[in-house]
Amino acid sequence: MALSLSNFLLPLALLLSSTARCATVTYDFDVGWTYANPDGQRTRPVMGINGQWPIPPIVATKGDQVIVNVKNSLGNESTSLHFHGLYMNGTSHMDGVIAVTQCGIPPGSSFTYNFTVDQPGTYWYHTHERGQYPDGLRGPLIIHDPEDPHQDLYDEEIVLTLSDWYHDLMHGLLASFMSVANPSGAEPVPQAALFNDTQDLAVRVEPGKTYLFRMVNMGAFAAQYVWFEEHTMRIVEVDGVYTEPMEADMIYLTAAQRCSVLVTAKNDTSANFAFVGSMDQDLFDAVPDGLNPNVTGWLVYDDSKEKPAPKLIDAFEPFDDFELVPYDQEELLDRVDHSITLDLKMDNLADGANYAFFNDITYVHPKVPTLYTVLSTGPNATNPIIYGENTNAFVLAQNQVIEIILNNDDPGKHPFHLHGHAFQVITRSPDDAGFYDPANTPEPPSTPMRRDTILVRPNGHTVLRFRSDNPGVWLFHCHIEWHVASGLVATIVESPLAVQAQLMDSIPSDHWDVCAAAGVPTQGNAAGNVGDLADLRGANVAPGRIPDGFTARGIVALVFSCISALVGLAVIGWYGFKPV
Ligand SMILES: *[C@@H]1O[C@H](CO)[C@@H](O)[C@H](O)[C@H]1NC(C)=O
Ligand SMILES: *[C@@H]1O[C@H](CO)[C@@H](O)[C@H](O)[C@H]1NC(C)=O
Ligand SMILES: *[C@@H]1O[C@H](CO)[C@@H](O)[C@H](O)[C@H]1NC(C)=O
Ligand SMILES: *[C@@H]1O[C@H](CO)[C@@H](O)[C@H](O)[C@H]1NC(C)=O
Ligand SMILES: *[C@@H]1O[C@H](CO)[C@@H](O)[C@H](O)[C@H]1NC(C)=O
Ligand SMILES: *[C@@H]1O[C@H](CO)[C@@H](O)[C@H](O)[C@H]1NC(C)=O
Ligand SMILES: *[C@@H]1O[C@H](CO)[C@@H](O)[C@H](O)[C@H]1NC(C)=O
Ligand SMILES: [Cu+2]
Repeated sequence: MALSLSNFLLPLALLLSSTARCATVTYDFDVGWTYANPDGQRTRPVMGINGQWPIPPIVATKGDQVIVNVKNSLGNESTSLHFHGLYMNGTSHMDGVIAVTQCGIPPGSSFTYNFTVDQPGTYWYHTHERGQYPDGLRGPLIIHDPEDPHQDLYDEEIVLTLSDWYHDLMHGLLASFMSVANPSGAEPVPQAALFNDTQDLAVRVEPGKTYLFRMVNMGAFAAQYVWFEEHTMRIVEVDGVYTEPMEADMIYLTAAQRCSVLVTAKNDTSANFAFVGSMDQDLFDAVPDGLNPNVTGWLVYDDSKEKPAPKLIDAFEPFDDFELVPYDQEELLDRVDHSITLDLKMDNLADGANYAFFNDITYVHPKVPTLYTVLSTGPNATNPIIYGENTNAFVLAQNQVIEIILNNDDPGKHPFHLHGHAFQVITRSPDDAGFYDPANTPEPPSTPMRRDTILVRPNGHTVLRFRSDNPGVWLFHCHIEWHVASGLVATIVESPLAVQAQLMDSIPSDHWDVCAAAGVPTQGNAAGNVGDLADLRGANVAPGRIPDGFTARGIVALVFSCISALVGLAVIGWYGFKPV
């Protein structure tokens, strides 16, 4: 009897648990222009979804299948969606990066993203068309966890996005940023900071309750300092990685980073309290007069009481995320199989604009999306040459410990993001420490912090490690959108033969359809050559180098004087031909 009962119950339990894990969450997203005025200073066109902006959050549970049907109704721009922080294990073709894992979805076309989520936590999604997401096509992505180790510590969760905000559209801003008229590469400074795509956000809280604030910085450029007046935060998750709870009075969240904190409400409702986001103005070359770098929200205990102005603080002293310990205590990857060094610098090229380089190479997207080069080149896919010089391609073998040494030969702060992985942070230098020198570096932590986006400090370095256990094509790039445009991008081609085995026959037809609609080739090397894969003639390349003997300043002056001479000629011509 007992035997037959368990024979009956066990399969039922398995059936129930497997159906519970296999929920399908479907979103139909019609991407189009709408209008918004989130900072109350200017109404501007924004990229919305189904006529709405802010765009909706994507919410699922660990184990779910997520389907996102995208229709591009923008009319005048191609687009895509990238799901930031999701490993896309076995579905690299769903990573959403134009010219890397797919072609842009041209206006009028549709495209379906289809993937499973096996990782809980706080993520976000955004278009990965060049320079596009600051126009508004970015939102939070939350994966709930039935087995969240911290679930007994809080009562409710609250999603809180942060962002910088521009009054002008990216199309025009990018043109003036990447221009001979901006030889120093000064990035456009945002006009405002936002919480949840607005300002003066009221968050109603109940006395005694503990809230999990899932913070996401969806900004284009600015990192923000964040603090809650008279409330301590306990950090429990960064970038989808649970951490041992650690107290912090202030955190620093770069563009693309996430941080979940527990905040316990006071026991009485006698006052409301401000919380503040403050953009890191060190990032701005020049701070425009009248810029308010701050955005304020309130923990509202009592609607009838005043919402006090935030108190000014003297110094920004944020928690150092390097101190964090992952909840799973994953040990240091201490035997490195393959080390990659990336030296970062900024410089001018012959067109006079300012570019960003890894190892003297600025990223220029290939003619054939890199994933399709992997799929169409057989055994030659392991040869980095075929991906073209300007993709900065590194081919990784499977299941090795990979190290990235990042040397920042630039006085700016940069938040680096790796697709397809979270990495251990082995070391991060203070400002001005120069290049990495293992002989002169503290012992790494035994259980290093892991995340998918890390700040490297001015003229400093950081060292990251991960295991190459996720075949695919993954970008490694600065998440300041201006620096993506100026080329601060490398391509990681991870286990290309395993990618072929996984995906050769399973790329859905809409991938090829959008390429055909956009006229983009899908076979061969970076130049689209199929006969001789070592022949990269015709590949996309960067503007030439400034000739020896010319300084950057000199060439810029030269280009400028040519332009003014041409303008002068045009003016003479115009007057000359003007009928009298
Ligand atoms: C695209 O269309 C939007 C909405 O009409 C408009 O504001 C924007 O300037 C257009 N962009 C370009 C590059 O023409
Ligand atoms: C999503 O992918 C799964 C697994 O490959 C497949 O079974 C399913 O049909 C796909 N769904 C859609 C809507 O494409
Ligand atoms: C912020 O926006 C998200 C959706 O993006 C919403 O779920 C959340 O409730 C909002 N938070 C607050 C405090 O209003
Ligand atoms: C609120 O009251 C509870 C029970 O008396 C106490 O344990 C807790 O420390 C108090 N919380 C605060 C923030 O004062
Ligand atoms: C923004 O907040 C910082 C920190 O409190 C303060 O120093 C600064 O004066 C504030 N700026 C404005 C414009 O309110
Ligand atoms: C990807 O899946 C493989 C096989 O299940 C697993 O061994 C590996 O750890 C996964 N990688 C990541 C980054 O999730
Ligand atoms: C692939 O690589 C092999 C070995 O280097 C070479 O002989 C062959 O010509 C390459 N194939 C193509 C299509 O370029
Ligand atoms: Cu950068």
